[in-house]
Amino acid sequence: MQDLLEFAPEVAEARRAGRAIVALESTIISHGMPYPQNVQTAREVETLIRAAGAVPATIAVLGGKIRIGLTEAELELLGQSPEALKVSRRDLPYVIASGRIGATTVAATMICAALAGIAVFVTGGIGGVHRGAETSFDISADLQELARTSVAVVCAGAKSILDIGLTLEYLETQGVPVVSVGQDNFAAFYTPDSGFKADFRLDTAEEQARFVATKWALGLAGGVVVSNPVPADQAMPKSEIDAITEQALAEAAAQGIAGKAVTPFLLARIKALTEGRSLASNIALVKNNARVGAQLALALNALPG
Ligand code: PSU
Ligand code: MN
Repeated sequence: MQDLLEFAPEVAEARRAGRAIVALESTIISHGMPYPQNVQTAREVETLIRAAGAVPATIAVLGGKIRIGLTEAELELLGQSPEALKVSRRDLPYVIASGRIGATTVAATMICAALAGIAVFVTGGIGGVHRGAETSFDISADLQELARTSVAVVCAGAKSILDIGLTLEYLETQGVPVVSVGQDNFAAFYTPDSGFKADFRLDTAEEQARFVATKWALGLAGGVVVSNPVPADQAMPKSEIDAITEQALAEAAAQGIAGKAVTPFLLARIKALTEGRSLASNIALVKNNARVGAQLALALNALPG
């Protein structure tokens, strides 16, 4: 299995030195944001993590290997190549065996991070239960992964393209704790407040680290969702994002968009309908998550034992 993993020199060195490492996903680069802001954001997020004293490891599949840590040129490739496939748990063996270019989702990045021994992963938003899932069965594989793979996922909650109430119900059933930072409620990506309470509020990295370490010390495999709200001054107006979300959902239904294409379609439509203004919020929240994730990784590393 270790033959399938390839570490960037910076990450290999960090592993040897026992430093805090933060995993980053690549579907957010290939399918979540437009070029060139996607690549620029990916770079800036890595820089923020280094400035906080941790080591970033952006994860993707290239040349038949799971790559833990990418070069500038590889970030650029993922940001520009129409060949980059969106890779979730189901798709990993195909993209590795075929040697194609794979951008990993939250689910696939969790799998790869766990294989690489990385406990903290920073993203923008997690996938979830889609609206109308009672007929479409569209529930992101991210949720099952959170149920089984032991990685803490720092995010800005979940987008309101999803049914956030059902997403939280699903996570509860699967035993996945949802921890909120700085507020009681679960975050809704572009807006700080989803209107639903998170399970636990833990404002400091030390509290979050103790929580995560205790879960795993109990033998309770699986992830933890760390919900970090977008800063209020960089959020979108709720009424605007709600109206645009409804329109994007209606267009997806009218065009019969299904399967793995649903989320990228909705993300692209929201971006277009807000004339890019949602992108500024998106970039801000990812950077905000990078700071929280780096602190969490450092705090976990500092725990005794
Ligand atoms: N939500 C976002 N931005 C994203 C994604 C979700 O706000 O870029 C990406 C993540 O990679 C996530 C994936 O894991 O979409 C979920 O896709 P699906 O709903 O098809 O499982
Ligand atoms: Mn889906």
